[in-house]
Amino acid sequence: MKKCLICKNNFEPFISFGMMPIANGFLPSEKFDEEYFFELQAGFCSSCKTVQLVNQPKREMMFHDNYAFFSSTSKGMANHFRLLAENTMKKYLAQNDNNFVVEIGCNDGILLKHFAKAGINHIGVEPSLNVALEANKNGVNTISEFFDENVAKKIIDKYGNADLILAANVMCHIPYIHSVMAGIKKLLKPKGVFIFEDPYLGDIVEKTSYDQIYDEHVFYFSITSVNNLLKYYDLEIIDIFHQKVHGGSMRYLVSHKGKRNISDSVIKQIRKEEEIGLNLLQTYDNLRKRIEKSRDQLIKILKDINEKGKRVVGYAATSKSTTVINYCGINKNLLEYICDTTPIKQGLFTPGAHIPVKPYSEFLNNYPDYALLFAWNHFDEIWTKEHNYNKIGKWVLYVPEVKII
Ligand code: JHZ
Ligand code: SAH
Repeated sequence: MKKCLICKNNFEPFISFGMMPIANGFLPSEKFDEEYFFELQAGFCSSCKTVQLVNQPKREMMFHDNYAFFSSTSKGMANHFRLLAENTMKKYLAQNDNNFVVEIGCNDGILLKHFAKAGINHIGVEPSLNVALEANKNGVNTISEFFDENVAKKIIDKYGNADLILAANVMCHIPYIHSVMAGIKKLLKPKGVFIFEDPYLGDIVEKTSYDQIYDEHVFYFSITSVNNLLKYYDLEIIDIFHQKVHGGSMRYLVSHKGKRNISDSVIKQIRKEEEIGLNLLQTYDNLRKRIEKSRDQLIKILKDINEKGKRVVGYAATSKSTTVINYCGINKNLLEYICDTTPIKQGLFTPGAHIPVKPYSEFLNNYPDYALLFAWNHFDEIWTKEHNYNKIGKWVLYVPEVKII
């Protein structure tokens, strides 16, 4: 029995993935003995309808001065955030110099740099110092702190209230969400807009994309659960936009209650969530069964390839891959190495299974027979980039179903 982080009611886990390391904890061989593990379990709170982790490692174990994820590694994401910046500047900022924009979890500045370039007053709050320094290099004013109510107060004292608060792929990472929401409530101007996006629960259920479940992702939001959270703060969703990125995400536009019109799409999507059963425990029991099936199919495919004496390598050492590799029991015998374009991951080993991470050039110089695509969410970008490999090699996919193409 566990207490819901949102409404404090009791809930039970619907799945355990077993003992898991830190998803972005790529490590050298000297550190294998000290590696940290915790039990990765997810549960559904029947009271406020929030899917969440049961245990989460301390935040400093995940977000620190050597954080391995740099947002700008994907061209598709760079484009996605450029468009978000352009649209919100036009729609939600006045044509004067008094605008103030705050971003929570700005990482290397992939989104906020567009506001910086346009000369808009802004501040990014980013606890992982190495990526925050990268944002600074990109012209973004950054403070390296964990956003919460106290940080919000400090920002208000120093800069005033915000017209726009942005948070991409970070709200779902923060278990002390009530402190974050209290901060947002205070920081947002009366007519201000808070825009956030996170992987959408509806997509995770539909695609069985269980690899979204790992230490950093403490919440798997739906419109219904977000609404239940916002009620505590007299905030409301005014519009939503489904996004293709990260395997299916939802963008939520939020304002103080009664300050802006609510779009019909919000009501429609709440109804759809009821129809597809996102508010029923049974849905998650069924999801667990599909996850177990997916695991068995993937490991069978890899073993079959291995028995035929063919080479298979992993493509992109994503955070998500840590769940898949460790849950399915993928090891060095089944996967030669994983190639990745992020310099600080290269030369290290994957968390838990200790599969080598090698530079992307390794893949280019000696194509394998099969590539297991851990960055399936960037499929279009990678498919286009790998047109030469596509002529001779095959891809192993596991979302939305296990298959070879
Ligand atoms: P990608 C991270 O998830 C972590 P990850 C975090 N918790 C989250 O929510 C999302 O981002 C937003 C590599 N790559 O984007 C680079 C290639 O090698 O799916 C990166 O190591 N070649 C904050 O880690 C990794 O993939 C390529 O062509 O699951 C990023 O994976 C591309 C496109 C990526 O995020
Ligand atoms: N917004 C970027 C980065 C997502 S990665 C994108 O969508 O690509 C998540 C980021 O949130 C990490 O850089 C992490 O350091 C940061 N983070 C974690 N907890 C936070 C908190 N309490 N306040 C602000 N940022 C936080």
